[in-house]
This record gives sequence, structure tokens and C-alpha cells, in this order.
Amino acid sequence: MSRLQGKNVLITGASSGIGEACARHFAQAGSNLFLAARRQDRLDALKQELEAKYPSIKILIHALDVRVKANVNAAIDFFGDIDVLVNNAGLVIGLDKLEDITEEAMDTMIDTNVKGLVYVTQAVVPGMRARNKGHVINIGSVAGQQAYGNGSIYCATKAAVASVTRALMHETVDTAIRVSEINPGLVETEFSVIRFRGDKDKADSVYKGLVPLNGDDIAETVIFIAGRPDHVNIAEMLVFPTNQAAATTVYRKP
Ligand code: NDP
Ligand code: 8X3
Repeated sequence: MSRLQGKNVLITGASSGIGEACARHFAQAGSNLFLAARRQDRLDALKQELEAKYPSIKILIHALDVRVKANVNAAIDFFGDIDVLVNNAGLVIGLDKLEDITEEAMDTMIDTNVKGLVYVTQAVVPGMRARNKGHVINIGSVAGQQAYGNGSIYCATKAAVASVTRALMHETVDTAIRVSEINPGLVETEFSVIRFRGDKDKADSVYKGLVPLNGDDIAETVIFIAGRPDHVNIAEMLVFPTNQAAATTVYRKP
């Protein structure tokens, strides 16, 4: 029997990309799904599809903007006890020099990737502490380890995720709670479409000439980390496509 069977798994940003792939993989492992994102129609469709395929699991969905603390608290109240939290909701806006980044883009990235992740964690960890069990899995990025030009604020938000993750690991070291971080390189999802404000051609060019990771590749690492025995914590994992060696070192076939 899978160690993940019957676990209650909250995935933020489950309407697309890595989060959606995580939902499919946890469902296959027999976990109950608590799915959150702003686009409720997408969550509805995913719930319907997975309920038909895996009738024995429980699936709850809640429209959630992680930037709104009251909304986060309401969603966590609605879901109930959480065994595994996948803090995945996040985004990048633009590819601009520091002096050209708009206040709106900066606020959106910081409010979503940092403050939103912290709001969700603050709402979930007290329950884990009270039950002395749980696993927080944060989706960081190679961008949090290696800042690149025209990515300053996004990189800073992911560096903040790394710090928050590590600090939480210290704060829970005397408990059975596990804290992990996965840092992907290039993953082809809606990430670049959002970055380039809907410009699909520009988004596609990010992945040109190499085979990028996809949502399933990262979901498989999430499942691996979540599925280790209780005494094993994979603290950190850096995951690249084969032709990527660093944030900006990528080999592209001509
Ligand atoms: P997608 O754009 O495909 O998915 C992002 C998800 O985040 C969506 O489900 C979106 O849902 C959700 N989201 C965005 N803003 C909010 C918000 N305010 N409240 C709630 N949910 C929100 O991109 P990815 O799957 O690639 O991104 C997932 C995570 O992976 C992000 O944290 C990203 O930084 C990280 N990452 C991505 C990499 C890549 O190359 N793609 C590489 C490294 C890390 P909705 O719009 O419905 O709210
Ligand atoms: C996403 C990876 O390099 O596009 O976190 O910023 S990158």
C-alpha cells in the first residue's frame, strides 16, 4: 500500500502546470485532494475528472487567492486537517531590468510567491504541530539560488522561499513535521505565458531547442519526497532538464 494513501494533501496553484500534475499524481497514489487556485472552473473540471477515475478518494476544492489572508484562512478552515501541504502557487511577471519593473508587477510577485506562501503555511502549520505530523513541500526555483539579469524580483521571491523553508525546518526540528524544498529549472507550463502577459510565441521561445521539464516531472519528485518514510526528510532537491546546468546555462540544439 502506498504511504500516501488516505493522506489529506493540499495543493495551492492546482489549476495549472506543476500543481495540476501534482493533483493527478497524488490522486493516483490514493491521497485525498484539497485543491486551491483562483480559477474555480479549472478546479471544478479537474475534480470531476479525478472523481470519475478515482472514486474512493475525497476531493475538495476552494477558490483561493493566496494574497488575501482572510481568503487563505477560510480555505484552510473549509479543508480541515492537512497531512501534506504543497506550496506551489506562484508566478513571474515580465523579464525586465530592475529599474523598469512596475510597482504592480513587483507587488504581485512578492504578494503571491512570498506573502501568499507564508499565509498558507501560517494557517496550516499550527494544526500539524498540534497533531505532531505533517509535511510542508515548498516549490522554490533555481532562480532562488542563482539570480539572473531581468529576473531580480522573481529571483528574490524564490530566494525568500528558500530562507523561509530553511527557517521553518529549524523551527520544527523538535517535531515530526517534515519541511522540504524542490527547486526546478525550466518547466514548460503556463509559467512563461503568464510571464510574457499572454504572448505564446515569446513563451514558446523559452523552451526552444531543448526538451524542458514538464509538470509531471516535478510532480514525480513531489510524490517521491512526500512518500519517504516518516523519519526521512528530503530537505532540498534541484531538478534540471538534461540540457540545463544552471539558471542561465542551457544548451539548445541549433
Ligand atoms: P503555471 O502558471 O502553470 O501555474 C501557476 C499556478 O499558480 C496556477 O495554478 C495559478 O492558478 C496559481 N496561482 C498564481 N497566482 C495565484 C494566487 N494569487 N493565488 C492562488 N493561486 C495562484 O506555472 P507553474 O506550474 O510552472 O508554476 C508553479 C510553481 O512552480 C510556481 O511557484 C513557480 O514559480 C514554480 N516554478 C516554475 C518553473 C517553471 O519553469 N515553470 C521553474 C521553477 C519554479 P490561478 O491562476 O488559477 O490562481
Ligand atoms: C522558473 C525558472 O529560470 O524561468 O523559476 O526563472 S526560470
